[in-house]
Amino acid sequence: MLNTAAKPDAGAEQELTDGFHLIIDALKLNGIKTIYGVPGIPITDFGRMAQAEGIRVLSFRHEQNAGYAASIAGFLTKKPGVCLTVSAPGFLNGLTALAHATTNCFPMILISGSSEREIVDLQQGDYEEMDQLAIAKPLCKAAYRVLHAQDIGIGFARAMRAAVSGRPGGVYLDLPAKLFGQVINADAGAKSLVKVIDAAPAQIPALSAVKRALDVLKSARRPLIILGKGAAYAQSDDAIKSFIEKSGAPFLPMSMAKGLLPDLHPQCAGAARSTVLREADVVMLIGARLNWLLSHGKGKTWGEGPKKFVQVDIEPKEMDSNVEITAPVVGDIGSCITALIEAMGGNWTAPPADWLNAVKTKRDDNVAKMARRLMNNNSPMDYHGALGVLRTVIKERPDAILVNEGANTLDLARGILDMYQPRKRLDVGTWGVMGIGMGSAIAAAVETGKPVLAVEGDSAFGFSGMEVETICRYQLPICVVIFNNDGIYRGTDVNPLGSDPVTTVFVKGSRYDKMMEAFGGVGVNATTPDELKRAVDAAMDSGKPTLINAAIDPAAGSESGRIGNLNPQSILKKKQA
Ligand SMILES: Cc1ncc(C[n+]2csc(CCOP(=O)(O)OP(=O)(O)O)c2C)c(N)n1
Ligand SMILES: [Mg+2]
Repeated sequence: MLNTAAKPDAGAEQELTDGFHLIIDALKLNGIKTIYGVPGIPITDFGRMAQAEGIRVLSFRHEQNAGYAASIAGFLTKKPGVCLTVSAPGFLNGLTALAHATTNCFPMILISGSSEREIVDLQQGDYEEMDQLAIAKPLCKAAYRVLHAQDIGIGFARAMRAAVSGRPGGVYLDLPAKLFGQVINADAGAKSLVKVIDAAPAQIPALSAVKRALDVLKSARRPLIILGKGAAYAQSDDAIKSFIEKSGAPFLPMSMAKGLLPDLHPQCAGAARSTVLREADVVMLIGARLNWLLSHGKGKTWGEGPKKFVQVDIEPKEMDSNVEITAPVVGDIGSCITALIEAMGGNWTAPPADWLNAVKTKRDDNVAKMARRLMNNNSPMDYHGALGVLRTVIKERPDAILVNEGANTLDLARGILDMYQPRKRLDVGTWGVMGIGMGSAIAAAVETGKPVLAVEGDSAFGFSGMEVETICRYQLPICVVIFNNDGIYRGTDVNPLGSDPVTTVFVKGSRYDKMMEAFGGVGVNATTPDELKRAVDAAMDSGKPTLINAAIDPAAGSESGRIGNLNPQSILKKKQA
């Protein structure tokens, strides 16, 4: 039912509504149940009213974290996650997350209040003056401004469609302060709202493209399938599993595609990554891009032999972005995979046994080597000892959601923590951004109701650490484990001048667990893998907000984790101090 606002003066017949209520009605009409944001002028009352109207409005301590929450809500639900901010500084704080959503193809709408157009455009110095629409444009898929209450419905419809159709991404919606208070006839207002029908229409691939892809795959002697987070986003889990099993090919999940098929699936080549990338002769990408994370599809990682690529993606421009794609299949992933399965027929020939055996041998070797390192009960803990117990925690609770950020903490956890179900691993995404941690954890708990385990480097955690108060305030079932090695990559570096601490090192022996206690949550200091396991089990069983300070040997990590090779080097020798 449409909201009606202030009754008109005595004698007038018509009922009125206003911008505040029309925005709430537009959100509800389109199934938006949650808003992540930070209040302030001009959106404080809007947040209160939306809450009173039954929308869940989660109030954060910093817009960036609210934005990351909205972006991951979009990934998990296939509906745009909504982030609400005030003008200029709040808008800018939300913008990093909007750009992150766009880069990662997560549907998100950043809604920011803004100052008065007349004053902004003449640059007369309004309260929080900024031309927000112009600034947002290059960082998102689409940006719109609504100036008139009767356009709110259309404005939202455009934002929804832009966020979720085709390749999803971030959308900016600029709502000037005056819009909220504008009053119009309630009937006209109700009629102006738009319920978006089929916001992300199926995009069926051409049969010829499907056949071409299968011909290339059939010709392979050493096929490999790579699953990206686009495949996880598609929520076509059964079809993807059937396709991979029918193909018989080894598959490699990218980070956030882990669990689409269990990491312990017999065809999973996760533990033989370098071998399969180097040796495969046909590589099929499903919702994965050939960006830096796959070394752009060329160079040493990909070996010497000739390779053919098949790529399944909703975005035609993705094809040939880095190397030639022999068989592009453009469409939404669900429709593409269904078409591929159908066209495969009933007697698809499995890949040659020597290839499957070679991959299996390599994988089993690597798993056995790793298993020994994961069993250690050293104190201070190293990454392997600590991750060894967390691996068991997840095995025992496969429906829990894992959030993960850091450098060593990220790279080692990605390899060691097996995932069993789709969309259970949320991490730093395409940019390797630090700061997604608490926002992602909060959205995961809110959107799914499942327990969340956030495995955080001590530096990574610092980017969103204040949100532990938010976690306690909403009593969310989140267990944060901080891998505290006293710094970025390592806690052992020194400044040769001996003046200020070196740039990568923090206060030694910090107790992050005390931060959680400050807000009524459970704080634990764990110094051995056994202590860590007990504390995480208790937290996951109780669902109480918990933060565990896991003391990691400050010397255990390596520079930049697994991507130290990306640090620029000069041929000149380092100057000695
Ligand atoms: C927003 C942002 N700022 C800075 C960086 C650079 N960076 C990469 S990893 C990292 C922190 C690594 O330290 P930590 O989280 O403690 O993990 P560790 O390697 O110590 O386990 C930083 C600052 C980044 N990726 N993103
Ligand atoms: Mg660290």
